[in-house]
Amino acid sequence: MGILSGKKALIVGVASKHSIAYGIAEAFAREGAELAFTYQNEKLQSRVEKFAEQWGSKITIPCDVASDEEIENVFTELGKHWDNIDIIIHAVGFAPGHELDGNYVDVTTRDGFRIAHDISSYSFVALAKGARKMMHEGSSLLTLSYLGAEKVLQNYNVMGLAKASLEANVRYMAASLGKEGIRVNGISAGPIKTLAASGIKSFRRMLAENAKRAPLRRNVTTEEVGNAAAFMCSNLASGITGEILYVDGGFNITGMGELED
Ligand code: NAD
Ligand code: 0WE
Repeated sequence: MGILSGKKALIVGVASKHSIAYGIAEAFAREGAELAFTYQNEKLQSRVEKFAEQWGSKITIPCDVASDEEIENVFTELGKHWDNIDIIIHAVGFAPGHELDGNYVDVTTRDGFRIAHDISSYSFVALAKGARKMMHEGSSLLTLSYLGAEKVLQNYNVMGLAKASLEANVRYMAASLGKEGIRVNGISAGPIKTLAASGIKSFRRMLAENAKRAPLRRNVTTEEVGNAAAFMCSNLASGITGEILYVDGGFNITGMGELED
């Protein structure tokens, strides 16, 4: 029996086979979870429907997380299938492309800042608000962060601030929902070539540098993030809340890469 058997999980953030949310869905399905999905827009609808089917799920609901109405609708629709929710995966992040290329002070704008924080951080608590009545003792929420929340990484720019906000959000949400037995955690994943990364200049070079410096000497996969997510959302992690778990091959512990011979 899988570690998530009997659990019902809503997964927000599948866009392609390369998505971290896809790796999480795969691990969750293997571990026995029942799945439901949202998709950002009609462009992604048929793709997400096909993925859902492959994991035995018939529940796919549109949701642009910028819209309170769409978030409310997710739980109205989900309520027609499920009485409650055990798990919500938030794997969504966005800043306007021009904010992620160039000198931070030069390229950051008020609008870019607002959008990055709205889509990448506020949306996590917005989903929790929407799901509130369907969550119960033992439910858990999980989001995806990146080291750019804590350290300066070239070009990550305003997304670093949004991830810092997201990680604080994890702690405040954990404190807020803890008395109801609801856990809230994050995974800080190492860089992975997903759609969200494909628009980034010199991402390949970054991946290579990252692999070289990481203690495991390689990059992580969406399967590895999925497995860690399955643990974090299972009863095996019943004592863990408000935590950010690194799935980055150890990159975050290093101070400097090893010297070349
Ligand atoms: P991805 O492009 O596959 O997924 C990003 C998802 O965000 C997509 O499904 C997209 O539809 C969704 N999204 C964006 N704006 C949205 C909106 N307004 N409403 C609803 N959905 C919206 O990329 P990914 O790398 O799998 O990203 C998932 C999460 O993982 C993000 O939070 C990202 O910051 C985080 N992360 C990624 C990496 C990496 O290197 N790829 C590393 C650490 C953390
Ligand atoms: O969180 C992310 C991706 C975030 C992201 C990516 C894009 C590209 C396309 C947010 N918004 C957009 N908007 C777009 O228009 N990661 C952790 C992956 C990532 O993105 C970087 C990185 C890494 C790693 C951007 C610059 C530097 C490093």
